[in-house]
Order: sequence, then structure tokens, then C-alpha cells
Amino acid sequence: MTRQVPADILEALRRGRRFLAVLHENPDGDSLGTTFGLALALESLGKEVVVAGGDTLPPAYAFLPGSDRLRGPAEVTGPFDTAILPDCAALDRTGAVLPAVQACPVVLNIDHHGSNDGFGTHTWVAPEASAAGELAYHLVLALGAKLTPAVAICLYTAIVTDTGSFHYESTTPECLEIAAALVRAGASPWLVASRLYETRSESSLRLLARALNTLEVSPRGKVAWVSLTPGDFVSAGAPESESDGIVNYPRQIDGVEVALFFRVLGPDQVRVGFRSRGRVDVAALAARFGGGGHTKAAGCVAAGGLGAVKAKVLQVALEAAGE
Ligand SMILES: [Mn+2]
Repeated sequence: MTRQVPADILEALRRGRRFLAVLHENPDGDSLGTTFGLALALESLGKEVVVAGGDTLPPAYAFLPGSDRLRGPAEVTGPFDTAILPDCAALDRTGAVLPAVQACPVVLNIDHHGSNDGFGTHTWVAPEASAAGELAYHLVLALGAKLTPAVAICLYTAIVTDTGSFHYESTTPECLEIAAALVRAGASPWLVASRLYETRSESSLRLLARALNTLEVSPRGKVAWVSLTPGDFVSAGAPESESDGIVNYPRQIDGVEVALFFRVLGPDQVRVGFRSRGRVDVAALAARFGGGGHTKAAGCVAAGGLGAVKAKVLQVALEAAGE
């Protein structure tokens, strides 16, 4: 299951000495696992790597090897010769670390989002890959780095989370073969599943309860949505990262084609998560509001209050769902 990796990306990784490996905003398991995994692999080749992101580590991912060395924007001291941005569809998704990335002469864009805008001095975008972690696996092998248990746990986590525990259609034979190779190299499926899917904080369950209390379904049952305000996070005692996955709940309703999650960011800004059961391309819907993503999972940040954003997004979602 080796795969041809772009020669220029490989060469840049071989040549680089001091790397800045960057998480995307609101980092998910793919961003975290791929970035930490690549950092560990590069370090095993004698390179220096600083891992940075604009957000703090979501506590559920504290089990990831190398996660204790995540640095915030203020702690990033250059110069770096090469920036690595895995799973990052656009440069500005690096948030507060953006200036440090822009100071790097070489920027590696390693991603699987179809909506990737092609930024960077070297770009590898493979929409057929289930996770950026798949691409990292091929890079680790191509670099001749050792697939240690620590690297394997990171990359396995990237693939498990981005495939919804191998539920989504992105679960290809190739991704399962890579997962098998990672388990063989020392990744424990139970360790990852128990930390990510069988353990949750009280505050996250309280936040979910508040979101489900807002559940609404369109008259013909094809669109369902939930919402949260900053006050909900305060009442539940939950950090922002604990709203991850909430958008999947309204999609579980039988007959729902499009599920939406409205998260109020401020008085005039709402983040919208989109999920599709398969017939509707929600990346196209999110793109109408300046966002993007995958066919079945996408997002955007829309300007306006909750009522106005809801009305705008529901109009296009209902139309797309054929209601
Ligand atoms: Mn991803």
C-alpha cells in the first residue's frame, strides 16, 4: 500500500531542518493526529519541529503522544525554514499562528479537502484520501522514518476520527489497510476509542442536552437543526471544542437529508455546521456562505444574528433537500 508521494513535498521534508508544524483552527482528530505524528517522525530523523496552533489542546486528545508540546502563537519563536500545514483547506485557517507561517519561506500544504484553495509553495491535495493522516502515513514511509507506536497512534487517530470510526463512505479499502498497518505498528484501537468515544465530560453531556432542547425539524422532515449560544457554553461549563459532533445528532432522524448546527460566535457571527445523509452536497451549500468542506460534512461562518443566519441557511438547505 505504498503510494507515490509528490517528489517536491518529499524533497522539502528531507531538506528542511527547522519545521513549524501547524494545527488548523478548532483542530479535529485529523489535524491533531497528523500534525503530532509528522512532528514525531521528523524528529526521529534528527530534525527540529515546533508544533503550534491558535487553540488550546482539546482535552480528549491529551492521550496523543507529543500533544504536551503544543505551543500557542506567543510561544512560537522562529525562524523556521519550513511550515507544514496538514488538513488545512486555506491558509487563514491557521488563525493566530498565521504570521509565523507567513514568515516561513517554504509552506507545505498537505490536505484532502476538495475545497482546498491550493495555497503554499508545495501543495499535495488528495480528495480521495479519507484523512490527511493517510497522506502522512505515506510520507513517513517515503521518508524512511520509523513507524513507532507513538507515530502509529497519532496517524490511526487521524483516520479513525475523520472516517467517523470507519462509518463514512470515505472508509476505503486503502484506508482500512493503512489502519491495519498502524495497528500492527502499535496503535491500540481500544485506547483511541475509549478516550474519544467511550469517555466524555459532564459538561459536554450538559451542552449536548442544551443543543438537543433546541431541536427543530422542517415540516416534511428533510432538514433538522439545533443551535447553541455562548450562554449555553457558560451554563454547561463547556469549552467550545465540546460542541464537536453535535451536528451529527439531528442527522440521525429517519428521513433527514440535511442537518444543521448553528453556533453563535458573537452578536453578528454564527458558525454553521452542515451534515448530509448523502443526496445533498453540503460543501456546495456552505460555499454559498463563504465556507467549504466535504460533500457530507461542511461548515461556514456567516455574518448576522442567529435568526437571520438561520433563515438564510434554511432557505438554501430546504431547497437543496427538495422540500
Ligand atoms: Mn481531515
